[in-house]
Amino acid sequence: MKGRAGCQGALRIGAALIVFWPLVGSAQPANSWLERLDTNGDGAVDLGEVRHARGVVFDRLDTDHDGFLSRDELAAARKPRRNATAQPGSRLLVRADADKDGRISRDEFLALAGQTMKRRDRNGDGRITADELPPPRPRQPSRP
Ligand SMILES: [Ca+2]
Ligand SMILES: [Ca+2]
Ligand SMILES: [Ca+2]
Repeated sequence: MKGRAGCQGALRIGAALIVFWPLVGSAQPANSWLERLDTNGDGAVDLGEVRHARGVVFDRLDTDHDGFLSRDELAAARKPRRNATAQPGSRLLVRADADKDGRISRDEFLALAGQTMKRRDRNGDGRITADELPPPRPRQPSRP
């Protein structure tokens, strides 16, 4: 009798895990960043993976495919998302445009990957692991 009850309990916990697992995952934006970039699945993000991810973003932003991000392309990229926390295109242009020609080449854009690594790789081992990412932002408390 007892054994059977225990078995049912385990089944119930298993079912609950299956139901709630997706919610647990979506509550951790920092970890999903890591999972998205960690293309070789070793649990850490290295410079190559950051560069690869930036390359994908570059291709998406470079709508006329001339190999450069113009001011217009950067402006267009941030229009659809009104609440985007991404930095404004003009600031990105100032930061990334190393040769000051008013547009961001693919190399200039990928060079930012090094800055991302430097900023996030706190123990300097060349890999960004989950414990080096900022903790997930707490949800906005609901106003009374
Ligand atoms: Ca990896
Ligand atoms: Ca372009
Ligand atoms: Ca440039």
